[in-house]
Amino acid sequence: MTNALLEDLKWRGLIYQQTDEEGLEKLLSGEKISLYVGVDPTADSMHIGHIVPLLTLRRFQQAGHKPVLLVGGATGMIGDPSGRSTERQLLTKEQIEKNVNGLKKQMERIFEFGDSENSAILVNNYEWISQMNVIDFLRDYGKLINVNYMLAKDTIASRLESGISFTEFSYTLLQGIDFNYLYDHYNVRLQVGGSDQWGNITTGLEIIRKTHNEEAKAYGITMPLVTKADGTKFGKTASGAVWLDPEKTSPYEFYQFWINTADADVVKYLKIFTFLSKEEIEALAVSVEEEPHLRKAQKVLAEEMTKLIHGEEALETAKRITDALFSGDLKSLSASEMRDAFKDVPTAEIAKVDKNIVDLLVEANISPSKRQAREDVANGAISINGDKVTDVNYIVGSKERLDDEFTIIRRGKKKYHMVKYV
Ligand code: 485
Repeated sequence: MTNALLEDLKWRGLIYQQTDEEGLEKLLSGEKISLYVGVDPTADSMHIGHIVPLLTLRRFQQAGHKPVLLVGGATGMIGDPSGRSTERQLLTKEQIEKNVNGLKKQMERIFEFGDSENSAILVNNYEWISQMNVIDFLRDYGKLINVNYMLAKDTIASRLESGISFTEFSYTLLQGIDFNYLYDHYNVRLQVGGSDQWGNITTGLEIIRKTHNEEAKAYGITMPLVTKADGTKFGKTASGAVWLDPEKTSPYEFYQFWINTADADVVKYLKIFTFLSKEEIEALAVSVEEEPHLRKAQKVLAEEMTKLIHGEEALETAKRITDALFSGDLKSLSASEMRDAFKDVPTAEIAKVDKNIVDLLVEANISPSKRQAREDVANGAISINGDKVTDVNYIVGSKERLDDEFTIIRRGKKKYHMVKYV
C-alpha cells in the first residue's frame, strides 16, 4: 500500500523514524486524522529549526488532515532534557506566560485557524496538567511506566553520568500524558517532532496502549535534524540563531540567510522547507547543476521562506535592500532599512560633532592615513549615505546623520562602514 502524502514526505527527506510505517500508511489512506506537534515556551520566539515539524503538519493539513498545535505552558515549567547534556535553568511563571503568547502568535501566522473541518487548533497543556494533583499523577500514570523503561531512553540514559534531576527525568511522562489526553479529547492519532522527541513520543504511545483497549492505536514520526554539507551547524549566522520574530532577526537578515545557502544544500532545503512541487524542485535542481551562478534555487528558497514567515510586504523590502546594496544605490532606502542592511558592517563610534570628511575617515578607521583619506576622496572612492563626495574640505554634519544616529560610508566598490554617533 502507498499513500501519496507519506511518499511525498519520504521524497522530501522528512521522515527519520516511524513507530509503525505500515499501520500509518493504512490509517492515512482510509481516513482524515488529527495530529499534533508541541513546542515549549523556552523563548518568546521560535527559530527556523522549529518550523520543520510545523511545516510538516501543514503538509498534512493540505492533504485534509487536522493539525493540533500544542504550546507547553506546563511542560515549559519543567524543561525537556531531550537533546541536552545539562540541566536547564527553570524559567519564571511570568517569563513562560510571555513566551506562550509569543509562540501562539507565530503559530497563528503559519497556520490557518478557520472553521473548516481540518482548520488548525491551538491548545496549551497547562489546561489539563495544572489540574492534575500529585497523587493522581503517581497513581494514574506513574504506575504505568517502569523506571527501567525510562532509563533506557537515549535522552535519559545519556544524562545518567552527568546527572539529571527528578524534575527533568519526569518530563517524558508529562508529554506522554499530553498525547494520551489529545487522543481522548481531540482524537489525535499521530505525534510529529524532531528526532530528539522520539523518546517522549514513544512514552505517549505506551500510556495510550496501557490506558485503552486493544483497538486503540496511535503513531509517531520524527524528522531528521537539518544538516549542512560542510558540517557546520544549520540555522546559525554570525549574529546567532535565525529567529522567526522580526525584532530578533529582521526579514532582510532572514532573506539573506536563505539566499546564502550553499549549492550543495539548496535542493535539500527546498524539499524540507517549501511547498513547491516535486517538478518545480527538480527543475531548480537542474538549474543548480547547469547555471549555478544564477543562484535561481537560492532566490526561490529565500522568497518562499520570507513570504511564508514575514509576508509579501516584508519580502519586497528585503529584496529592495538586497538590490540597493548590490547596485550601491542607497538612496531608495529609508533610515531604518539602512540600519537593517548594515547591521553587520564594521562600525566606529564617534562624537556627535560636525567633522571634516578626511578627519572622519581616519578617525573611523575607514582610511588608514590622512594622505590616503585625501586621495580616496579626490579619486571619488568615498560616498556618504549613497552620495559620492569628492571635496576634501567637505564637512559631514547633521544632515548626514540618519535618525540623528548614524552615517553609512562606502570606500571603494563594496566596503561599507557605519559611523555611530555617541
Ligand atoms: O505534548 C508535548 C509537550 C511539549 C512538547 C511536545 C509535546 C515540546 C517538546 N518536548 C520539545 O521540547 N520540543 C522542542 C522545543 O519545544 O523547542 C523542539 C524539538 C524539535 C522539534 C520542535 O520542538 O527539540 O525536535 O520537535 C518543534
